[in-house]
Amino acid sequence: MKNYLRIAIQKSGRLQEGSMTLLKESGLAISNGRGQLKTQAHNFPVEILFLRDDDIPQYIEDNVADVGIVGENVFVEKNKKNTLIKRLDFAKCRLSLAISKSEDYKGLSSLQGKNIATSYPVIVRKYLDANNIKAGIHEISGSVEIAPGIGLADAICDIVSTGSTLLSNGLKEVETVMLSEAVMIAGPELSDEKKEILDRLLFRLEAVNSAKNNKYILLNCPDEAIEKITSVIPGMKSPTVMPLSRKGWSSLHSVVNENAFWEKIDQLKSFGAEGILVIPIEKMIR
Ligand code: PRT
Ligand code: ZN
Repeated sequence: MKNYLRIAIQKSGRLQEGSMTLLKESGLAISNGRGQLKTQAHNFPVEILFLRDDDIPQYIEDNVADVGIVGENVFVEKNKKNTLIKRLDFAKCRLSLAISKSEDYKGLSSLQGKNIATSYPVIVRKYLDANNIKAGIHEISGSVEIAPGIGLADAICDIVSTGSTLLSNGLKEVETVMLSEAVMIAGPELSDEKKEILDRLLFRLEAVNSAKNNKYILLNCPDEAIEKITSVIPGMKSPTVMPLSRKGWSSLHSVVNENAFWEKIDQLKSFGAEGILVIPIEKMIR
């Protein structure tokens, strides 16, 4: 039987679209999972399983799925035999403590002896223990933000993205417990054949995400620096070089990886680059 890498992704919810998009951008021909439990890529040896995000770590531990895409918060909370193999750079959020905006806050000690409502009891307990705070944890699975208003808890610990949910419930964010983003996790025992498929997939994911991190760069430089600068920011094929009206100077346009930019900036400056502009790229077709 042909060996497939089984990838579990969220069936519906905030991670669904990002997970599907990333896999499709990696060249996997897969159909959308609405109403389906699983689907196979036509052109790559993977099978996609559509599951509730909370169930994914357990399915991986049980070897029903080989790898999965979940929020880092779920990976840490579930604490299963999974390893984080790649951060995926989407669904970024934070898990934060919040209290009623009318309450005074004088640091974590303000939570001593209080009750905290959360869907993340494991993470919150670990955080409180590490900070020597004794507080009650009230586990609830949804609408955590209404808990203080109805007298169920003094504080909450929940996912925050823009902060507008907290605001509209009369709460204020007081501590960040962890930062999170979508991550790929894997089980402990993958066959060599599956590892090889996973490596090919990871290579593609890397290529997709690094394209997203590329920026358009424009700078002015003395003509004699063009060659050196080109060696630092070669762009997709080679930079565009246009003469400035000032004799002996050119404008050079290229593409640069945003992460690598700061490592390269000193080099570019030492070669005489000036007026460096970095502009986001909306689409990049190689
Ligand atoms: O049905 P299933 O169990 O699969 O999904 P779910 O309802 O448990 O999860 P879902 O789809 O809501 O979220 C999946 C993952 O997305 C989470 O585990 C996080 O890793 C990530 N994520 C990113 C978020 C948010 N942003 C987010 N804003 N998860 C939840 N929220 C909620 C939060 O709970 C709060 O109610 O949005 C509200 C806060 O948003 P702001 O923008 O008002 O601050
Ligand atoms: Zn869930």
